[in-house]
Formats: sequence, structure tokens, C-alpha cells
Amino acid sequence: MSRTIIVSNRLPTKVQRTDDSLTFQPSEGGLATGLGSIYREDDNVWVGWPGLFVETTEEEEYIAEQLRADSMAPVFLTEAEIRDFYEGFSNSTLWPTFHYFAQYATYEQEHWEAYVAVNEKFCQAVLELAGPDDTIWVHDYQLLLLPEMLRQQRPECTIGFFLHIPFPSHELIRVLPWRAELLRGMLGADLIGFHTFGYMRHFLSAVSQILGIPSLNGQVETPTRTVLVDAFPMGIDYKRYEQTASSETAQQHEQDYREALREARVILSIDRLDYTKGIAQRLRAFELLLQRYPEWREQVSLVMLVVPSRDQVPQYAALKEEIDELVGRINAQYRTISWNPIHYFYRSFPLEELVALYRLAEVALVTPMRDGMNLVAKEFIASKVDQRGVLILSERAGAARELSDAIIINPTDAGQLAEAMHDALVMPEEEQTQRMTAMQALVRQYDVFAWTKLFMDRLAYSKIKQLTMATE
Ligand code: GDG
Repeated sequence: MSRTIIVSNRLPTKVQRTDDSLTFQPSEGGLATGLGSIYREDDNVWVGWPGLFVETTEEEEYIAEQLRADSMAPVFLTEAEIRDFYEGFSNSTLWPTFHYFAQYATYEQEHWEAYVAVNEKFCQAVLELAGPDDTIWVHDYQLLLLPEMLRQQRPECTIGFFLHIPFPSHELIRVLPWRAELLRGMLGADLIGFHTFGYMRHFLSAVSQILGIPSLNGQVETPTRTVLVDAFPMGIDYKRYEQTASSETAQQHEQDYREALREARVILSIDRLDYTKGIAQRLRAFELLLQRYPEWREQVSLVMLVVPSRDQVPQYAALKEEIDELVGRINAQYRTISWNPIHYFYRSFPLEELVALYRLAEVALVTPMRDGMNLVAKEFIASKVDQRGVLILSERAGAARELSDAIIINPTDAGQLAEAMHDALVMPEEEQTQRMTAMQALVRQYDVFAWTKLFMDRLAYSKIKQLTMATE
């Protein structure tokens, strides 16, 4: 019987060291939820890094044994690989380039070599598990070379690849010294998926401009195979957010927050710490709102959650300082004894509290400079069980392609963003309900389970197509 193998840089379980023991914490991320029903079925398995450096083989064996029981197979990374492959090539070369922050990108040959070596390591780990007829679904920018590496070793396998971040204009891709290798790596797949048609078009034009391989209707004709390319906008586990939002616990938390904030109206922002998310620009726009519309002072607070992330990369440490400084300055200037303009948290919250904040907020600010999709926007919508609330959404988040009933803004335009906040705060309830209901229908229907099914069905179809073409 053929099996399905999921491969991503991180496993859906986070292994952490506390004092001298190890803890295993299941991830609550969207991908883990969406693929949970697949990798735990039959003989299927998820291959990935458990997220920590492990020194001894005894410890590696112990971790592998624990994870095996939950259908996972770990790939261990050395300290040098974590530095050069993960923090280096993945997060300091590919991440900034693909998010149009080319000025932050570094181009280190050593990082590239580590990237190739770790992709090979993942390849070996998959080969140990994969039979000739298996289906392998590879995820994200850390593993762009893996599809082709697998294709070389297992020509008959069905291989899918999904990119969770934007695919930029080929003008950015061409800057990378290793552009051709990266594109060829992806083309080892039978099906390549992106969040939007825009990313897909950029990819097809990069393949044509850089590799000279043409495409027609989303089909790339390499000398040996046809590769299908398509858009699959990722969704969330809608019911989970809807149910959590209706729970007693979330309602109680919301009540507590409301009292603590003395009934001030709430604008909410939630992100990982990242320069792509437009956090500093958002703070400046909020300050502009308070300057232009003094009537909102003491009436409205910005509740801003920033989840710590990648603090070993220098730009992230600098961004953290910039945010600390901006929040401090704005609060110092505008606060009163009974009102704080910005409530800033630099930590992560349990799901019930997160959803209580979605319930509480009248306005959600999702204003990244660039974002593959952005699931926070969809979670806010799913949690609005009373159909009230306004989403302000950046035109440069993948989610904007679907959520046209949000207030769509250009995140670099602070003036426009300040006006959008004002408009959201005065929007009549009827209009809020109308927009929210339309967005809920869409997010409910195209949830993460529909996304997984669509991709897997299309992947199976791509294989049948290859086989038919081969016999013609
Ligand atoms: C990448 C792409 C794409 C945040 N704070 C807390 C918390 N979160 C959860 C949110 C949401 C997730 O983290 C963030 O997902 P995003 O989609 O917004 O962003 P990335 O992490 O950058 O993800 C992105 C995604 O992949 C999927 O393809 O949409 O564009 O960059 O689910 O809820 N969760 C909890 N507490 C927090 O404090 N429990």
C-alpha cells in the first residue's frame, strides 16, 4: 500500500528542554491542524526538525522513539546547520528576498552549502521511509531543493510542493547567485502550489526568464516532465475558532479584559516579530490617528501582541528595539491616568485568550508589508460570532485576494491607514454585519481541510496525467 509522507522544516510537535528533561508540545499551527488527519492515518508519516539542538545519540534515539508513536520522524540538525542553513540561508537570504526586503538579504557561499547539505539530509530521511509509489508533500522555502533531489532517487514517486510565503517578481529572484538551482529544485515536483495566482505568475515568469522553460496554462514543460502549477489559498480550522469564541472561557476572558480596559474600544494587532509584518508602520499610523482625530483619545486603545521570533537574526533584534521605543514614546506622550493608548505584549497567549481578544476587538489591523497569506485575518473573522467588527487588511497580504470585504489599504501609506482606522470606528453596524457575513461564508467554506483535500486531489490528478502522457 502506498503511503503519504509530509515533509516540512519543523515538525508539528515542538520538543523543548526544560532543566534536564524534554517536553513534547503539539503545535497549534494551521498546517499541523490541516494535515493532522493525513499524517496520523494508516502508515503515513511527517518528517521534520524537532526544533532544538540535540547533543547525544541516546537523546536523539529517545526523541525519535517518542515521535514515532505519533507518526513523526525527526531530522536532527547540528549547531552549525541551525546557524548556516536555518538562520543563515533560510531566514537571512530567502526570507528577505521573497518578501521584497532584498536590502536585508545576505549572500554567503557557506550558508548556501549548508542549505544544500541539509536538503540532502532531509532527502535521505525521506528515502529511508519512501517506497517507489508513495506520495510526498514538501512544504516551504527551507526545502526548495528537496523535490528535485527526491525525483533523482525516486523517479516514480508523486511529489507535491507548497510555498507558504510570497513568490516575488523574477527581478528579485534573479539577484540570487543560486537562482537556477533553486528553481530547478522546485521543478522536481509534479505539482507546485502557491497561496495566490499572483505568486504563481511570478514563479512561471522566473522559470521562463531564468531557465528559459516556457509554460502554458499553468503547465511547465521541462525536457523530461510536465509540472503543474496552481493557486491554493490556505484556510484555517474555522469551526475550532468559532467554537472557541462561543465558549464560556473565552467569554469570561473577554469580560475581564473589557473591565480592565474601562470599556475603551479596542483595535487589535497580532503578529510574530517580523519586519515583513509592518508593525512599526502600524504604530506610526495609530499615532497619526490620535493626532488627526483627538476625539479618539481616551476612547480607543491599540492592543498589540507581538510573538517573539528569530531573535538571533540581527534585523529582528533591531526591530524589537524600534517597537519598544515607539510604544514608549507614544504612550508617554498621550497617556492619561486612566487610559493607555497602546497595550503591548511581547509574548504568546493561549488560544482561549487569543480568541477572547478577537471577540473583544472592534477593529483588527492586519497590515503587513508582504505576507504569503496571513491567517490572523481569517481567525479574526471566524471568531466574530456576532458578525460585528471590521478588518483592515494590507493589499500585500495573500488574504487580500479573497477578503475583498475588508478595508483594503496600502500599509506604507500612514495617512490612508489612519483614515481607515477612523472609518472602521465609525462604520455603521449594518455595514459591519454585511461585510463580516460575506467574509465568514468564504472563510468557512475554504477551510484548512478543504485546502488539504484540494491540493491532495490535484496532486493525484497530476500523477495520472503524467502516466497518461508517458503511455501516449
Ligand atoms: C507563514 C506565512 C502564511 C500568533 N500569536 C499567537 C498565536 N499566533 C498564531 C496565529 C496564526 C499564526 O500564529 C500566525 O500565522 P500567519 O499566517 O499570520 O503568519 P506566519 O507565522 O508568518 O506564517 C503566512 C502562513 O505561513 C500559512 O501558510 O499565512 O503568510 O508567513 O495562526 O493565530 N497563537 C497563539 N497565541 C499567540 O499569542 N496560540
